[in-house]
Amino acid sequence: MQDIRTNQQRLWDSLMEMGEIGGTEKGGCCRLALTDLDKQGRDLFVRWCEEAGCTITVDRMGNIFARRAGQDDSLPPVVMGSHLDTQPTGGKFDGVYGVLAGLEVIRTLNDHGIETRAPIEASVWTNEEGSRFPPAMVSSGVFAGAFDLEYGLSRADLDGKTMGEELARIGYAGSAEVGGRPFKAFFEAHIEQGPILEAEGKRIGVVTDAQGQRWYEITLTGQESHAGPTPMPTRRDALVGAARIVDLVNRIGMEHQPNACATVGLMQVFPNSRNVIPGQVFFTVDFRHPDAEVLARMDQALQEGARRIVEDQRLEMDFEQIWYSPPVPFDRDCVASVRQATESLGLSHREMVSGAGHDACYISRVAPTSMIFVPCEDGISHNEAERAAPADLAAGCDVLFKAVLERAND
Ligand code: HGY
Ligand code: MN
Ligand code: MN
Repeated sequence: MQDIRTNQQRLWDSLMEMGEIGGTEKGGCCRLALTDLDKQGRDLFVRWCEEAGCTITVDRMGNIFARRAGQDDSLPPVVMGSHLDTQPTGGKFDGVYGVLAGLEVIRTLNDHGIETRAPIEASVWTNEEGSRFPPAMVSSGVFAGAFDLEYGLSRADLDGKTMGEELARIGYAGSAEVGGRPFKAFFEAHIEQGPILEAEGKRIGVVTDAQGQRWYEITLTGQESHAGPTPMPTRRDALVGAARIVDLVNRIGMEHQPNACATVGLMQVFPNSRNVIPGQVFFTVDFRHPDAEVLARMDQALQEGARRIVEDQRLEMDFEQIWYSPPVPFDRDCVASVRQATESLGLSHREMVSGAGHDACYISRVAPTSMIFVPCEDGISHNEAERAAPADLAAGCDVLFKAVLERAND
């Protein structure tokens, strides 16, 4: 058993084939949650898992579980997984790697005719990115009881289409209840999406925690009027207010270094006409920090600062925190399983906190959970240039294989 390794080429080929679905000119992937492309990716994953002898279950949030029977099928499964949905200008590895590494573990067990005591499942979590349907990680959140099913199914995109409608449209509105069943453990393999492993020349990130996040939606309302005759001092320009708050967000991030993150990623200007003073602006704020108290101070600074700017600019403001995901400490035994598997493979490694959110963050509320990171080129992710080396991806998959096998047989 010691010398078994997962199949690097097969994993790479599966990643490249999946990456063709929504593949972009620049070599990235645009496969937004619950689009026809997401359906194609899901169908491909399901076909591959059925070819590997798995039985498929889909729950009411469209989460997919490909199950490989254990000798004692009454035992809770050891589950691996991540997400198949991408950012609009995403890459081929964010999420997809953790899903297909799970499949590769199952394929490797089959190659060697290995039976495990507990069943094993490879999983896909719907809409992890929260790009089309905010918030992020919503389906693993429903599974973990952080949100109720009605909230999850009613999440809507900017066109007003809900997750429930889109799940039904693509044929992934499953019948299985969401959550309420035990996992023996959950492991998520993922690219780091940051620069640390590559900079330190380390192969594996043993992920101990994930940082907290606060997401906001802000609408500023001023007065549309003509860009020519309207005197500057009388204007109520919503975009000037938004610009000042964007600068405030960045200053709050910089004032809470070394670990704070602060981003305005989405903005809609209305009426968005070059010679009309913008009457309304809708935009989002994404705050992150490993320490909940610092994140709360950043929240306070944003609320107070935004209020001052709005008063100064004589605007109205609708300010809503739409999501709070607290910092997550992963299960120490699962972290130890990942560390031991890494050491037994002689792979260089370091402990780290995840800067990104992952489905593992919510699953850790209902099952012993941890993550395995591998480096990505220049630490770039959420970008079509996202790249990871086949050997690093295979190394992470070998760690996953060992950690899962140990847990399924203990
Ligand atoms: O935003 C995140 O951290 C993840 O990519 N959904
Ligand atoms: Mn991801
Ligand atoms: Mn992502």
